[in-house]
Amino acid sequence: MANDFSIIIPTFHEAMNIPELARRIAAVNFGERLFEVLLIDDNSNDGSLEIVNELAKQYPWLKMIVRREGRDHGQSIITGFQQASYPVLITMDADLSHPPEKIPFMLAMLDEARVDVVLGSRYVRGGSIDNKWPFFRKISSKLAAWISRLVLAGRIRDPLSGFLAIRKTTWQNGDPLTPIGWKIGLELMVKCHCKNIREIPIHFSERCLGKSKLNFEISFVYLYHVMKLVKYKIAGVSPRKTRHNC
Ligand SMILES: Nc1nc2c(ncn2[C@@H]2O[C@H](COP(=O)(O)OP(=O)(O)O)[C@@H](O)[C@H]2O)c(=O)[nH]1
Ligand SMILES: [Mg+2]
Repeated sequence: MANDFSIIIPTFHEAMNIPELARRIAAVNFGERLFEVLLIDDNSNDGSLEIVNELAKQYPWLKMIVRREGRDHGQSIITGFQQASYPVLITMDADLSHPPEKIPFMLAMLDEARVDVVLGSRYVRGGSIDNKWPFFRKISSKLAAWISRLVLAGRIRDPLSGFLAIRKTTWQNGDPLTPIGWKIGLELMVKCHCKNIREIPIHFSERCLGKSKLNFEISFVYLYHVMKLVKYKIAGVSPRKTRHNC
């Protein structure tokens, strides 16, 4: 069906979070929609694959694809898009920061033909972030969102959310993605020429288990990524009209 969906989750050293993530997804009522969960793992070698293989006996929709080309968050998501069996793509993190219970609401919004992308947003009314976040992280997250306005038209409150829903055809009809760093959502919205971007409120929980892979260097990579997107926008939209992302 046109609204069946694939949930793409990049993972690195998330063995501890995978069972609870699968349990939370299994508990959500997705109605008649078919779905799969693709965990795209950068060769964690921490027992994740064995855990997934065991869980898949109970949850046949759960799969892990192990990439052995080195760590690359953005490329992992693209691999997930390429392997996805269903026409709607959802991206989220594995550490339970993004509530899977919001997915039915995101899908319902994306069912509206003119909506291009739905973001799970921390910064719209009703959204929130974990109060464990230090002041510096709050400020830098808002600043990063503000900087993204250089490449995104309109007032999007949480353009850097890693929790989003998009149609596969929107991605396929866009220009080729070459993300660096972590903000593939921004890359997608710019290069797939998304105009109608909707946000729904989420509570972003801080991870309870495992370690964040975010580091200071990622902030500089983000600035470089935005600069590349600015250059892309100035150069104009690719004249090629064929499908690029398959
Ligand atoms: N495949 C892959 N996933 C990654 C990599 N780095 C982080 N992730 C995953 O990306 C998601 C977000 O990472 P996380 O460390 O929680 O970042 P934070 O939420 O910004 O602190 C999690 O599901 C991670 O397991 C990577 O190099 N490769
Ligand atoms: Mg996290």
